Formats: sequence, C-alpha cells, structure tokens
Amino acid sequence: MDSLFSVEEKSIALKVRSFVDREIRPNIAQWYNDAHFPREIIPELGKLGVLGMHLKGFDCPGRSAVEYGLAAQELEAGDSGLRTFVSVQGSLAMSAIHKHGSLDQRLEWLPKMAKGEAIGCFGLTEPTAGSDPASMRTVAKQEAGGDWVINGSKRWIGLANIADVAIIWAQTGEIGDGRGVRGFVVPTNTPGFSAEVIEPKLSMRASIQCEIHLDNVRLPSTAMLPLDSAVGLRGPFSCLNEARYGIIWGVMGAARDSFNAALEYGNYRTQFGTSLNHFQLHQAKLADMAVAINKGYHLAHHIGRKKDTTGITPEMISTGKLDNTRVAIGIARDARAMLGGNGISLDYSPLRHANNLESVRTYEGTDEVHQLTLGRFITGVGAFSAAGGN
Ligand code: TGC
Repeated sequence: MDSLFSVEEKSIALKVRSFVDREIRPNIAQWYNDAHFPREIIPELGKLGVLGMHLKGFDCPGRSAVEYGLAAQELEAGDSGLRTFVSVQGSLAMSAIHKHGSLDQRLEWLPKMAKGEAIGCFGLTEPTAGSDPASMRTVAKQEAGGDWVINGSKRWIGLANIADVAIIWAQTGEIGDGRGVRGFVVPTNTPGFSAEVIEPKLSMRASIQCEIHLDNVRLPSTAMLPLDSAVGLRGPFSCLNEARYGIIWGVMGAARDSFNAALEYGNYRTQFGTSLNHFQLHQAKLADMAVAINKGYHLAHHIGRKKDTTGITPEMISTGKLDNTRVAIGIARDARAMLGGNGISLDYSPLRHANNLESVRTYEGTDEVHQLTLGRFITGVGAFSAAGGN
C-alpha cells in the first residue's frame, strides 16, 4: 500500500500514529473499563490538525480527503470511540456549519472548533427516528418576532453533554415530510437544552453518547443554517456522507490493530510445543485477514482519490461503509478467537474493537440502510418502506 501514498500523506499518517501510540494506546484499556472519555486530549487533537481536517478556510487544516482518511485509520487503530469524536466534531458538526452556515456562523464557530477550544455535536437521530430521520418529531416553530422555538428530543448523540454547540435538525413543516427539515446552530447553554449520558454501554465505552432534551429552546432567527443546500434532508445527509466516508478508512485501522494483536500473540504463545505462528491454521487465518485488510485499504484509497478529484456518489460511500465495516468486525472477531481465553481480556484490543464496531456498523446508516441504498441504485426501486413508493 505504501506506494499508493505521497511522502506528505505518509508523514501525516505517521504523525497521527505516533500520537495514538503515545497518548491513547497506553491508556485505552483503562478508559474503556472506566467508561471514560479523555476530554483532555481534545486540544491535543486540535494541535495535531485532525479537527475539521478536510475543511478549508476559517483556520481549518484544509487537508485532502485521502489525508483525512489516513488520519481516521490511525485514530481508529487506537479506538473507534476516539475516531468517532473526531468524526462528530469535523465531519458532522463543523461540516454542517461549513457547508450550510452563514458567514457569521462560520466565523463564530469554525476557528475554535478546529483548535479544540469548542466542542460540537450533531443531533439528527431521535428515540423514535433512527434509520428514518424523515419521521423526526423535534419541531422548530418561528414566532411572529422571528425567534425560533424548538421542542423535542435526540438520542445517541456523541459528546452532547460536553458540547458547546449542537447542530439540531428539526421539522419546520409537516411531521413525516423530509422537505421541512432544517438545521439550527444551538449553543448548549441556551435555556431548555439538556443532555443526559446514556449508560451502561457494551460498546464505545471510551466515548460518550447522550439523549438531548429540547424544552422550549428559544433561538434568534439567525440560528438557522440559512443556505439552500440545507433545505430538507439533504442538509443532514450531506454531512453524514462526510462521516460515512471517514468510517470507510477508520474501520480498517481497527482491523489492522486486531490483526497485529493476533500476529504478535502468535509469536510468543506456545501450545503443543511451538508458537502459534508455526501452525498452518493460524497462518491461514492471518493470510485471510491480511488479504481482507488490503482489499479494504484499496477500496478506501480508491474512494478517497475519487473524492479528491472527480467527486463521489452516496452509492460509492455506501459500498465502502457497508463492506469495510463488516470486514473489520469479522477480522476483530477472528483475532479475538486466535487469542483464545486471553482474547476476552481488556489487555488485548480485538474484542474491544469488535464491540466498538457494533456501534460503527449501526450508526451513520446500518448495514441494511446501505444495502437498500445500493439496492435502489441497482434496481431503480426504493424498498426502504414496507408500504413501497420510496
Ligand atoms: P430520500 O427521499 O432518499 O432523500 C431525501 C433528500 O435527501 C437527499 N439525499 C442525499 N443527499 C446527499 N447525500 C445523501 N447520501 C443523500 N441521500 C438522500 C435526496 O436527494 C433528497 O433530496 P431532495 O432535495 O430531492 O429532497 O430520503 P429518505 O427519507 O427516503 O432516505 C432514505 C434513507 C434510509 C437512505 C435515509 O433516511 C438514511 O440514510 N437513513 C439513515 C440515517 C442515518 O444514517 N442516521 C444516523 C445518524 S447518526 C446521528 O444522528 C448521531 S451522530 C453520531 C454521533 O453523535 O455519535
């Protein structure tokens, strides 16, 4: 794979890898065990240049999609929860403001978010609207004086309890009609905004997910993301595209780390008189894992280069998100099994990665959402709704 990347791209990947080796790897088992998100590393991530990494202007790093992908891969080799923070901050919250925000909204939030001085979250999913955001029940109503008043709730929202700003998607028209959905930039200290941590969790334990409650949250008319690109569901979906793109690369980092754990363990673990790496069955598994990881990297690389040149379609993103995530979870589980009983200890990474990847395969579009996105593209028939017509 090395020959596919420039010297500059490789040096960015190595810089992030050494950050992960120094700051994350020695601590991650403890954080995971304690369900602790290490908030203190956020400014360090800002200095590393990975917050809003692929966004241009407004003090954002302005790196390419491939460079962002390589960084996501290195971060997720550490832990999916930490890569998720970087995705939520950069690909969702910052990208919503960058793509759809007014100049004032961009100037106010993007420079400090790129430095890690302000934390963002992205509220789309609701307790009763997961795969089907068009059915959201959070409502924004505009009053005669121009103010917006938002009521509703959001669920599974990363970092909402420590965020300074939330991008809240709300219905401004009829419930069930995606065309009325609009985004709002909500400072989290606005009266009526609260966030409650969801626990206990068996996945992404070194990360925080929350339920947000919006109780008569009053905002000025300028709080809405004003651009036409944000009218309707294509507003949030255009941000999900960015986060899903990062996942295509990120999950291969978790797979690579699981593979390395199995390889290293096989070097020193002796059974039946010799180390595991001498056994043909162990080697066959390592070989299959290496082939799958290389294929996943090639897919990520191909989609990344296209994103940097001709652009990519939602179907390309669905292909990468669907396949690389399920490949990665299979590798993490196989690696766990290759570690035998020790594989269930937090001293080794594969089961932690496998558990994390259960979340990753679910958020930003489940396997089924991506299969149906591809199914619609292949057949021309939408099959999302049992009632048909979509
Ligand atoms: P559909 O009729 O297909 O489309 C509605 C409008 O959206 C446009 N569109 C897209 N635009 C850009 N990129 C995409 N990928 C797009 N997909 C659709 C479409 O062109 C249309 O635009 P317009 O202008 O014609 O109105 O919408 P649908 O409701 O039938 O969608 C079907 C489906 C299932 C594909 C979609 O609902 C979907 O992707 N569902 C999955 C939602 C999802 O991934 N949710 C996870 C959110 S993650 C979260 O909230 C927490 S953030 C993570 C964290 O905090 O940790």
